[in-house]
Amino acid sequence: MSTVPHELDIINPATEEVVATVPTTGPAEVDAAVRRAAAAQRKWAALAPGDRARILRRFADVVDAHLRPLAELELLEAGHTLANAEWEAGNVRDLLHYAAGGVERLNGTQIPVADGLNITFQEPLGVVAVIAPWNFPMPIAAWGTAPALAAGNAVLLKPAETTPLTALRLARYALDAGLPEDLFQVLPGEGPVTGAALVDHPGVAKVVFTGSTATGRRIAARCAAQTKRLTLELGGKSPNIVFADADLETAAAAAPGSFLDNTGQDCCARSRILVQRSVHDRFMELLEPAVRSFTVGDPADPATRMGPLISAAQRERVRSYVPEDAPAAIRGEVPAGKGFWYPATVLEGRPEDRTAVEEIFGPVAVVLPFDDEADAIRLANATEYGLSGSLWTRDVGRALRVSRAVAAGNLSVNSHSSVRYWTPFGGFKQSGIGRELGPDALTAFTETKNVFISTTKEQ
Ligand code: TXE
Repeated sequence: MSTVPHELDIINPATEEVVATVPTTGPAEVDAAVRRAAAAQRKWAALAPGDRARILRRFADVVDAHLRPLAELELLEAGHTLANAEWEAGNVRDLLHYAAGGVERLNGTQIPVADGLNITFQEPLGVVAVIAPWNFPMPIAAWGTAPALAAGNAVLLKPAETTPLTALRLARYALDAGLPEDLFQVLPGEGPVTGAALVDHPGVAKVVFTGSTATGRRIAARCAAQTKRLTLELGGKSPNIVFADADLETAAAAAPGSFLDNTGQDCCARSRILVQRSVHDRFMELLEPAVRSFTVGDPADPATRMGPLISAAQRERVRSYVPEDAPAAIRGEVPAGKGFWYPATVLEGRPEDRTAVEEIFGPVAVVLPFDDEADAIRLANATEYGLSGSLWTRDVGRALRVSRAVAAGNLSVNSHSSVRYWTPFGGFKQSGIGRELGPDALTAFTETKNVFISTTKEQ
């Protein structure tokens, strides 16, 4: 890996063809980008809030007018199905609108005091670096970028090495929408070069990082050296807990999507299926046809539910956990020929297995039987992660008891939904620090300043 700017080959994971080459950003260019962003930020922050909101809504409208081209680009660089990629582009649009609405609510407070006036201001931080992963290149970039811009900051976005094309396109749309030059810049490049230069730059006030727990820890240590603000969204190993009193047909029909969507490359993937022992066999009978009906193939085909993995390296990583010829309870089919394919795989496991506690980030789930509610909670909490989880039961009391007892940031009952742009998202334990999305998204990109004005005559 060189610090001298060079080019990244962008590869279509379904065909292994090079579809573009993109220049990387060296440390000197990062420095220049930070300086330009700081100058643009000062002017942006001085605009009336309503003017910032209006420009962000225009950005949302330009994205809305280009959902299909954005989705096609994501299909090309990440192998996402068109339907998923269009949803992701729509998520960017929705988030820009939501953040624009937040601008008008970021008002600070007035707190009564006896001897004067006490007011708080939510001041922008300055220049924010968003370091994005490749698994959801567009939405995750927007989760940091939209609220940071709305709160009056500039954003430098470093996309993952494999997926810079959608990010670069979003930067172009931002300019088309009238966002000031230099306020939102995309800096493609390698993590340890471009990403590290951003993390270490004293002109960057906050880092928003989504990626592996190992890289997140490294970035956190470097941020700590400069008391830099930081949000981390890291890995997961989320449980899907199926109680005997659940609607088993519905739970089994929903399970494949929860660990196969995006080919399992989802930090919220429900990759541990905990099933109450008394219904285990029946659940497996129902799960098998549901997994087999999850069509794998060309991401451009509307019938396709699951595309390839992102890269040869990611496939090797998944194989290092589960070779394709290892014994499995359920194993799907993959297309022959080129492409980073890996079959849908369900293992019957034991809680101590590596596959039952570590994030694989591929279309693999491990089934673990449990005896009772206490056993389910113990197993659900038996990983270092705590991002999300689901539970299936008809008992409302149990749903609430278990939701409160599982140490995770996002739980769903009789559903696998984790992400809504208007509700908070983030992890417990090694799954992260801080929250994105939701009503407090903008505040996370501000410093609270308290100002006291004395009204007493004598000092
Ligand atoms: O992640 P990295 P990788 C998990 C998942 C996956 C594994 C490895 O288990 O199999 O991580 O993926 C940038 N300073 N997740 O290697 O390294 C990098 O360029 C600054 C979970 O791709 O964490 C990219 O933009 N930046 C996850 C981003 O960090 C650095 C999503 C993520 O890369 C850097 C992705 C450095 N020193 C992977 N090193 C999730 N939470 O959804 C790398 N980067």
